[in-house]
This record gives sequence, structure tokens and C-alpha cells, in this order.
Amino acid sequence: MLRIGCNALVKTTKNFSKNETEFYRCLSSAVAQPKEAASKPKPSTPEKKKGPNMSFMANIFRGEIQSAQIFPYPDILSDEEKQYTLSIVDTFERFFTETNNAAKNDENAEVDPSTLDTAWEHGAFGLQVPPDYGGLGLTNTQYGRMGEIIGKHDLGFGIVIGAHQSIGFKGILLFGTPEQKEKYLPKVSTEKVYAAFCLTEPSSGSDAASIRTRAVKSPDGKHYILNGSKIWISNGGIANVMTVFAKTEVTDPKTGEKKDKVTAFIVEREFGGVSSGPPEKKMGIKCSNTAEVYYDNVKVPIENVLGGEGNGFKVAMEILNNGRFGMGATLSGTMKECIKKATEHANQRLQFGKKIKEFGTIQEKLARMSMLQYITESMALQIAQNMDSGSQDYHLEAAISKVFASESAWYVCDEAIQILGGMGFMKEPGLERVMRDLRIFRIFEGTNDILRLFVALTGIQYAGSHLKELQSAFKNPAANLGLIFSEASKRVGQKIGFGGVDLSSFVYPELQPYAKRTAECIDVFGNTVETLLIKYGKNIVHEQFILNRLADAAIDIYAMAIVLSRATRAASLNLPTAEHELCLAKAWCLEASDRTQKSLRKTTSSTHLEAYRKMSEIAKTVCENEGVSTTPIFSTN
Ligand code: MYA
Repeated sequence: MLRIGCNALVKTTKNFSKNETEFYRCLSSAVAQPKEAASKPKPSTPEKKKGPNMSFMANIFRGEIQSAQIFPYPDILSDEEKQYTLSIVDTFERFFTETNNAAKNDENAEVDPSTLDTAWEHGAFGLQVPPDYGGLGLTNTQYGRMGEIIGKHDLGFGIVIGAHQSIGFKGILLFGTPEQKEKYLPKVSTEKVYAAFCLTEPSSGSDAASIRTRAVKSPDGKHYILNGSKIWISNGGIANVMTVFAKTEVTDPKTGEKKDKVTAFIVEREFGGVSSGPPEKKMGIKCSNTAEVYYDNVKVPIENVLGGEGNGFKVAMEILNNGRFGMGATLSGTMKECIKKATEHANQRLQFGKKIKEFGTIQEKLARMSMLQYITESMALQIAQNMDSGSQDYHLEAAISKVFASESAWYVCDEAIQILGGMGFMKEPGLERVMRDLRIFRIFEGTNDILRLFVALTGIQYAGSHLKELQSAFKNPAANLGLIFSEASKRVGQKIGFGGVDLSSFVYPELQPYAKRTAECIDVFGNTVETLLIKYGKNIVHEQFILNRLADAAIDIYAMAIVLSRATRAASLNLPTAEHELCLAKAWCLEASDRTQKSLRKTTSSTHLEAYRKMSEIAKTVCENEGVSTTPIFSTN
């Protein structure tokens, strides 16, 4: 059973009774006081970090704004770093146009060794490894820019590189001991040693905690014996260094209780007992190797435990969280290329006596493609820059950026093919390959379905912890006046139309009406989350039809905030593209605010709840019959 978010929610919510809620609602009609004492928010992520949760997205689940990670749009690279980035971008642009051949890679289902050698020489496999260990030492922001170049040219090649460093050895960078870094980072960045991230198993896909691969500690405590198997591992057939997740028996130091927990290990093929299957035959990203990996009594030294015994689940989650923005950046580059091909065609193709770019139908497609690319790029690079500035509260945003990017890229490529018409279906323009390559992006690194639930439930958990805190506060109002008054002022303000969320001070004057629409969505969003929590309590985890609509609203709100921020930057700096960027932001906010309000209504309206019940029944029937469950028109019965 999918338990996503369940454990954490049970801890922080219960069914809030109407009376309890009314109780603090009444109190909140007391005199509004200046907002002084911040509530004590608990982190929405499992990282036990101190201080308030700075995530913009987590806070909108409370109907509140934490603006620092959105406004102003960051610009953190120094001139020197920008120059360095441009020189690397130039090197890789040349590599992809002169040395690499995406169509040939796809055809051969592999990258030829000499091309890989050249990529190694350019440092493509150690982009973020500190120079002391032989890498290029790129920041997340610079890595994102590189991702754009790779995504523009060859997504299959991108997976060879990305599976290696975005997740394959990322754990060593994030959690490795100095000895582990010393031993492995030079190998994986300069010595042509490939890395892989080995989590998925035949019976454990989205439910990552249910893995069966097992590691048992030797009686002398010096090593583990690892047994099990992994499937669909990117670089699985070529990797000599692997981050492997396995169940281990861990003793709680406080209680002495023994429990099975996930532990992460750095495993070398040379340890013996590691083997892999043949390359999988795939729909796309064909030149990247995907294979099963088997572990048969592999002796793993104790010093190869990564991130501490029993911490493997969180190690896996953090690696995935940390890498997700890279996918957004990469797909932004892919979209740019699709838009380029579509506009080249629209500019010269004559039909019905006109260039097809003059038709509203084509204009709408091109405009939507452009908005989606703009937002995808803005999200990825904002998250990257926040991470570089030390943010730890980026998990929700990174998950949203992965979902948004992978769905947008699919749409953009599909529409580019549509604009090219019959030509788009041919191999020559290269869009059919991109479309095949793109399909997996909505599935791997956390399916979009799981990530939508992750976003909704993590946010709800954060809102629930606030409601619970308020409940306790009202039990001892004298000791919690600050919290109570701050909540009271927020609610009174909302009631009389002066409170609520206000984004006006963050945006360019011309964007004020669009910021107002976004702020209204955030207010309704916060109220909807509260209503849902009161209605369902912890049982909200089972309401996936509703959670998906909530996630859709969250995604749209994040996109509106981002686009307002980026366009404000363009206008304030008087960039030559400012008019165009303002236009992108306005068009997006007009449609997205409308869509958000609709998504939110769909979480509570009786019509939609009835439709979900019907859909659930339909799905049960088709599953019972293992397929279509209607009587054929020309039935002989
Ligand atoms: S690799 C395989 C990808 N696999 C997955 O992504 C697995 C998806 N599943 C999950 O993420 C988890 O199992 C879910 C948790 C989310 C379903 N961050 O009760 P719980 C904490 C931090 O909710 P579950 C691949 O595809 C949570 O707070 N913490 O857990 C290759 C709680 O903590 P606490 C998290 O119900 C792709 C605890 O865990 C997170 O079991 C190749 C339990 O929570 C989180 N996210 O379900 C790609 N989630 O106990 C190449 C949960 O303290 C990429 N928790 O309260 C290339 C890109 C291109 C780059 C190019 C660059 C140049």
C-alpha cells in the first residue's frame, strides 16, 4: 500500500472537530494586534534543521507568504563566475555540435567510446566535483546552465552524465566522509569510472522504503554481506561505483530495540559478487545504459556505509531532492530547441496563401510553448540559486519543478511536432527522437503522480502542525498570546478584505493586477487546506483525487509567483526582452489564476466529489474484469 506521507501526517494531525475550529475562529475576531511572535513552524522535510521553514510553497499551505526564496529573482553569480560558466558552455556547445551525434547515438543505442572519452576530457563527468578532487567545481546554478546545453542537444547522453553525477555519486558529495571523498571522487570525475544509483527493485518502485536487498553485518563488525537485486538502473551495466540501498538490522541506541532500516552503501564492482544484466531495450534515451544489477554475497567494508547506518532512506530522498532541479534545467534546454524548430517552420511554411505563423491557432501554440519554457527555466534556475545560497527548504519546489518541466517538455515537443505537421512525424527534424526520449521523464526520479502526492501531503502536514499548535495555544492562551494574536490579525484582516496575502510590494508596477490575482489564489488555497484538514483529518492521505487537485493548484501558484518574480527582474533591469517577459507573465497569470480557483473548487464541490466516487467505481469494475467492461455493440449474446 502506498503510505506516502502517512507516518508524518499521523504524527501532526488528527480530525479537528468543528467546535475546536470554531473556538479559535471566535477568538480570532478579537482585536487585531501587530504581528509579533512568529509561530514555531516544524520543518516540512525530514531534515531535522533548526529555524523557520523558508519554503515559499510549504508556507502557502498555511495561507502565508515566506517571500525570500521567490522575490526578488536571484542573481547570485559573480561576473567572474558568469565568465567561467560561459567558457564551459562554449566548450560543451562545441562538443555537442562537433563531436557528439544524438541521432547516431539513438540509432546505435550507445555512445561510441571516443565520444565518451572526449566528454571525460572536458570534465563532463565531474561537473560539480570540487577541483581538489579533479572536477570542474560548478555550483548548482552553473550545473543548471550546463543541463540546458545537454538537454538542447541530446537527452540520452544527458542521462549517461546525469545518472552518473546527479544521483550516482551525489551521495558521496553530500554525505561522504573525507576518506570516502578522497577515495572515490577523483575516480568518478577523472578516471573514467562510471557511477550508478541503485534503489529500484522488482517489488519496490515508488514505494522506495519496501526494498528487499539485504545487508548483514559480519560478527566482527568489519563488513556487511550484501544480497539482492536492482532493476532499471541507469548506468547499471557500466558502473563500477554504485550507491546501493539495502535493509539492515539496526539497534536503537536508546531502547536497545532491533529494527530493519535502510542503509546506503558505496559498492564497487571489484568487491566481487556484483554482476549486471544485458542493456534493456527502451523506447527512448537509448544510448544510455539501463540494466539489472545483482549482488551475490558482496563483501562491503563497514567504512563504505554512506550517511550512517539506518539513515539510507533519508540519504536516498535527499539525493533525489538535490538532483531534481537539474532535470528542470535540462528540459528547459530541450524545449528551447523544440520551439526553435517550430518557429523556423512557422516562419516559412505557406498555407492558404499565408505564412502559418499568422494563424491564431499556431500563435496560441507558440505562445503556450514559450510560457512553459520560460517558467521551467525560471523555476530550475531559481531553485539552483537558492540552493547555492544555502537554502535547505527547497524539496517541495524541486519536486514541482520536476513535474512542471517533464509535463511541459512533453507538451512543447508534441506541439512542435504538430506545427511541423507531417514533417514533424519524420525522423529528419529529430523531434520524434526527442519525444521518445522525453517520455521517461514523467516516470523516473519519482513519478509525477508520486511527486504530486508528496507535494500535497508534505504541505498539508506543515499546515496541520500549525493547526495543532493553535489548538494547544488556545488551551493556554495566556502563555501563547503572540501566536494567538498573530493568527487573529490574519483572519480578521482576511474577513474585512484588508488582510490576507499581499504580493504588491514585490512586483513591477505593471504586474500589480496579476500579483493580486495570485495573492487571492494563495488565500483561497490556505483556506481550502484548512477546510480539508478539518473535514478529513489524517484520513486526507487516502483522498488522492482531492490531493491531486490540490497539487495542481500548488503547481500553478508556484508558477505564477516565479513568473512574476522573473518578469519583474527583467523590467526592473530594463532588459531588452522586458516587454516580452512581462507579456509572458501576464498571459500566464491570467489563465493560471483561473485554473487554480477551479482546481481548488474541485477539492470540495459535491459535483466533483461525486464524479471521483464514480471514477473509483469505474476503475474497480475494469480491474475486476481486467479490461473494458461494457457490452460490445455487436454482441452475439
Ligand atoms: S532513481 C529511482 C527514483 N525513485 C524514487 O524517486 C522513489 C519515489 N519514492 C519516494 O520518493 C518515497 O518512497 C515516497 C515516500 C515519497 C513515496 N525528502 O511516510 P513517508 C521522509 C525528504 O511519506 P513513504 C531513478 O528514477 C518523511 O518526511 N524526506 O514515506 C533514476 C518521513 O520523515 P520522518 C522525505 O510513504 C533516474 C519519512 O521520509 C521525502 O515510504 C535517472 C517517511 O515518509 C523527501 N522527498 O513514501 C535520472 N519523502 O519519519 C537521471 C519522504 O522524519 C537524471 N520523506 O517524519 C538526470 C537529470 C538530467 C541532469 C543532467 C545534468 C547535467
